[in-house]
Amino acid sequence: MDLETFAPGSGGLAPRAALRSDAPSLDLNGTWRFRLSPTAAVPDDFAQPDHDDSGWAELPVPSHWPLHGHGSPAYTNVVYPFPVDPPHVPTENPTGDYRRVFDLPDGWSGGRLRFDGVESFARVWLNGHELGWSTGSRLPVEFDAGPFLRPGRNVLAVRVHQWSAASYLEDQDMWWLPGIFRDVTLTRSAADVFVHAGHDGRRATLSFDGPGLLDLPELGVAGLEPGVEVTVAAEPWTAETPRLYQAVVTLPGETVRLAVGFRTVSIAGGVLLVNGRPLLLKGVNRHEFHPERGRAVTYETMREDVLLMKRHNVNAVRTSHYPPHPAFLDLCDELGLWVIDECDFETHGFGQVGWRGNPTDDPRWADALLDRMRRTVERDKNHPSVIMWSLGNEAGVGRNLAVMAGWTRDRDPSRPIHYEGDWSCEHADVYSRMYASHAEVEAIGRGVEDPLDDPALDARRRAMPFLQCEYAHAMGNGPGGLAEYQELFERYPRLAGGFVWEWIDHGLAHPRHGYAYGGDYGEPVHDSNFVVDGLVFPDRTPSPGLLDLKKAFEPVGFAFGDGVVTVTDKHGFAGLAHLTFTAVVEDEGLTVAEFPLRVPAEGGEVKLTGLAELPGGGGERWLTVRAVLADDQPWAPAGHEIAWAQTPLPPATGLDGEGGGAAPGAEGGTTVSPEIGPDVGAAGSTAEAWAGVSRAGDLVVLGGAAFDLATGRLVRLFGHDVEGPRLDLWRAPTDNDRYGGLEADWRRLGLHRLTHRIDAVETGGGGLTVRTRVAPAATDLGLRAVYRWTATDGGGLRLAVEIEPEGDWPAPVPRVGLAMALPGGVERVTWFGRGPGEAYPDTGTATRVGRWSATVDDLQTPYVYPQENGHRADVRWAEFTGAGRAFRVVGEPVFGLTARRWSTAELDAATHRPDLVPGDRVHLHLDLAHQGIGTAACGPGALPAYELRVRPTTFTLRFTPS
Ligand code: IPT
Repeated sequence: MDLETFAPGSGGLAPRAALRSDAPSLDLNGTWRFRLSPTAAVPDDFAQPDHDDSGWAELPVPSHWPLHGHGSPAYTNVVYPFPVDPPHVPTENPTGDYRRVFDLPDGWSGGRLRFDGVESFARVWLNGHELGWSTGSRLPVEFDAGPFLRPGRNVLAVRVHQWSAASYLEDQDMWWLPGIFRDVTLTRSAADVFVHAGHDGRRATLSFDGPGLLDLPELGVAGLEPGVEVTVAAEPWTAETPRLYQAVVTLPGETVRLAVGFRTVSIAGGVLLVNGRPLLLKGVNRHEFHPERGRAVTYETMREDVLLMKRHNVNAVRTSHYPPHPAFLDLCDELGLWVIDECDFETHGFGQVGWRGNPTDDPRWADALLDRMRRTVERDKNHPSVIMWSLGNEAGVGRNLAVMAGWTRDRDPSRPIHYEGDWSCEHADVYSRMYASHAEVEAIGRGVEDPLDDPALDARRRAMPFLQCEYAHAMGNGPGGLAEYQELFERYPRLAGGFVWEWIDHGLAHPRHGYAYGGDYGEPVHDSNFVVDGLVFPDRTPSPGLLDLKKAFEPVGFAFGDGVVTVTDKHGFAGLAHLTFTAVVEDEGLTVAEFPLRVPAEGGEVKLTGLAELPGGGGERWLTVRAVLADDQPWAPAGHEIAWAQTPLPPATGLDGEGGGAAPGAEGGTTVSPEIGPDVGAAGSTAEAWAGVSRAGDLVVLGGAAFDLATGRLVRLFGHDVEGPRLDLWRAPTDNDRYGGLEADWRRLGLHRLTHRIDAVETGGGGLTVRTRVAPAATDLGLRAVYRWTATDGGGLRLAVEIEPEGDWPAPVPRVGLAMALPGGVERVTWFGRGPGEAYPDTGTATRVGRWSATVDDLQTPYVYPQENGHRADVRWAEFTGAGRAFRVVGEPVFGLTARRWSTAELDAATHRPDLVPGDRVHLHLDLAHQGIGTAACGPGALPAYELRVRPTTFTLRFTPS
C-alpha cells in the first residue's frame, strides 16, 4: 500500500516559490472535525461529503493531535521508535481522519489546495474525490482542486497516518508529533518566480525567471522581462543591514510581491564571502518549538525567536533539520539573519544497524529524496537570508546525495551546498563538522587537518571554508568553551563560524512535571532529556548559556591599555556608526562617574583621563565600557546593550581601598556587638574562660559563634542556628557531567557520600582548631582538612581551611568548598563580585564585577532537568539578610556562592522542576573552586585549564555580623 512505498507522493503539483500574491485565497485553518484510529485499517468512507461526523471530536488546524488529548507525544533522538525494516511501518499506526466543510465564495473558480506541513502521510479528498497523497512533513504540497470544487458547500477530508515509509527519512532528534501542523489554504495563485539579485560590494544586478514582467519602482526598474539582467543602484542586503526592496511581478492572472535583497555568496581562497567580504556566522540551530503547540508555531513565536536572536548578537540560523514555516524566512529577510536552509531529511537511526539499508544509498529512495530537495529549494529560493542549502542532517553517505546535490547545483548555482554527514565533502561546497574539539578546529583553521585518503577530494576540501554546523551543545548548565571557539573563529579566515546546538529546550508543558521530556509519556523507547538542550528554556526565557553566547558573539571588541581603551569593529558590514559608547566608574559596585566615550565609526584608541582623580567611596574600583544602540532598531530599542568590557582601576587615592570591607553606608561592624543565642548566653555566664575562646556546656564560644565541642562543628552564628561549614566535593551532576561520564567516575569514587572523621578539636592561640579526615568509604583516598577558627574585631570570625590530599586521585572532582545550612528565614543575598547570573570556570563570561542583590529563590537557574546551578563567582563579600538579622561572609580574597532552599542531595535526586520543594533551611555553599562545565553531553569536555584536581590548598573566609 502507498504507506509503504518508496514514492514520495502522488497527485501533487510541481513545487513553486512561497509568494505573496493578490490572487484570492481561502484560509482553511480553524476548527476541523477529527477522529483518531489506532491503525490505518479503517474504512475511508469518511471522505464522502455526506458522511456523518457529528460524533467526532474537534481539533484545531494547525496542530498536533497528541497535544490535544489524542494519543501522546514520543521522543527519540537517534533511534527509530519502530523496527528498522524499510519501507514497512507498524500495524499500530495512529491514523487521524480530518473533515472540514467550507463555503466557496461566489464567483470563485479553480484553485489549489495547499498544505504547508502534515506529519507524516496525508491523503486528501475533496467532495469525495481523491486528489492524491503526500509525504515530506515539513514541506508544502499543492493539489489541483479546480475540477472538484463546487459552488457553495465543499467538503475537504484528509487522512493522516503517523507512520509511513517516509518516517524513515524523518528521524530528526525531536518529538514525534503527527498532525496537520501548518496552514491549509485554497489558493488561486499558481505563480512561480525566481528572482536573482546579486551584489559584488559595488554593483548590484537584478534578473528573474518565470513568466510576467517585473517592476521595482524604488530602483527605477519597470517592465523587466524574464532572463534579462540589469544593473541597479541598490544597497546590499546583509544580516546586519537587511535592506529590502519591494518588487512586483505582473503575471497573466495575478500579481506577486517580493521583498528583494541584493547579495552574492561566494567562496574564494577557502574563505566564505558575502558581497566580496568575509562572513562570520554566529549562529544557532533552530527547531520550531512551542511548549504547548509543538511545531505548530505561530507568527508571534517565530518573531519572538528572531527578536531574541538579534538581541543576543546571533546573526545566523541553521533550520535544523527541515525547512521552517515559510514566514520565518520572511522574518529573517526583514530583520536580518543568515540562514542555512536544511532539507527535511535525516536517517540517523540506520547508524544503529551499521547503516545497512540506509535510504541515502538506496536508489529506490532517490525520487523521494530529490522530491524533498526540490520542494525545499523551490519554496525558499527567493529569500536573501538563505545563503546555503543543506541536503539534510545525519543521513550517512551514499549515491542519493549526488542526486540531490546535482539537481540543486543546477537549479541554483548561486548558493553553496552544505552537508555535514559526509566528511569527504564530495557533494558539498563547504567543509562542515559538528562538535569538533577546539584543537581540531584550530588545525582546520590553520589548514593542517588530517588528510583524506583520496588526494583529489582532500585537495578539494582543503580549499573549502569550514564551519561547525553544530557545536557547544547547550544542554542544561553550559555550554562551556564558547569564548575559546569564538577566538578561533575570529583568528583564522578559513573558519566561517558555526551554529550552537540548539536554540530552545523542547520541554512540553505537563500538568505534573512542569516540562516533560522523553519517557514522561510512557514511551517504551526514548532518549530522556536529550530533547532539552537549548539556549532558551521552553517558555523562551534566556538561559545563562544564551547570555554567554551574546558575550562571545559581541561585534565590538575592547582592549584596555595604559590610559586608553582600544575599540575594534568586528561587524562584517555595519560599522560602529549605529552605536553609542559610555563608560562608568564604580567603587565597590557603586557608581562614582559616568561619561560618554567618543569612538570613531571605524573604531580605534580612545583616551581615558582623570579616572584616578575621581573621588569615590573606596574599595575596588572598576571601569565598565559599553556599546549600546544609538537609535531604535526594528529588533531592539535605543540603549540596548551590544557589547561591554571591564577593567580594574587603581582605587581612589587617600581612601580606604581594602577589598571586602568598606562599602559606603553598608559597613559598621565595629559598633555591632556579637549576639550569641540565649541558650549559649545563659550557659556562657558560668563558662570556663579560655584565651579568646570560652566554654559553655557542650559548646565552644568564639567571636559571635558557638561550636559543638565534640564535633567542632559551628552550630550558632550571630544568633542564627546553623549547621557548620564542612568540606564538600559534590555537586548535583550537570547534564555534561552526567552524559560525559564524569558523574560515573565521581560516584565510583564515592564523592557523593564523603565521611568526616573528627581527629581533634583543639582550643588555644585564641581560636579553635578542628582536625578532620574527609574520605569516601571503601577507598584509601582522602583529604586531611584542618579548620582554623579565630576571632576578629567586632565579633567576627576568620576560618582558614587547610586541605591536604592523600592518595592518588584519578579524576577531577566536582567542587572544593564548604557547605553549611542556615535558617530558612534568610531571604536575600547582596554581594560584591561577579553577577548578576551564574558563572562556572568556563561559563559566565556574561557576568561582570558589581554589586548585586537577589532573593534566595531568584538565585536558582530553573533548568528543566534539575542539576547544579546558580553559582556566583569571584564574590568578595556577600551579605545575608532575613528574619531581622544580617551577616556577611567575606572572601580572602574571593569565594564562590550558592544558596538554595534544598540540599545538594535533593537537587541531585530531582528529575523535574516540581520535584524541588523548599525546605526549612537555606543550604549555603562557599566554594573555593568548581570543575569546568564543558559540553561533554555531546562534544568535548571542559578544557584542561578548567579541570579541578585536588591539591594542597588553604581556603580562607571571614564571617562578620552586620
Ligand atoms: C547531533 C544531531 O545532529 C542533532 O540533531 C542533535 O541530536 C545533537 O546531535 C544532540 O543533541 S548528532 C550527534 C551524533 C553528534
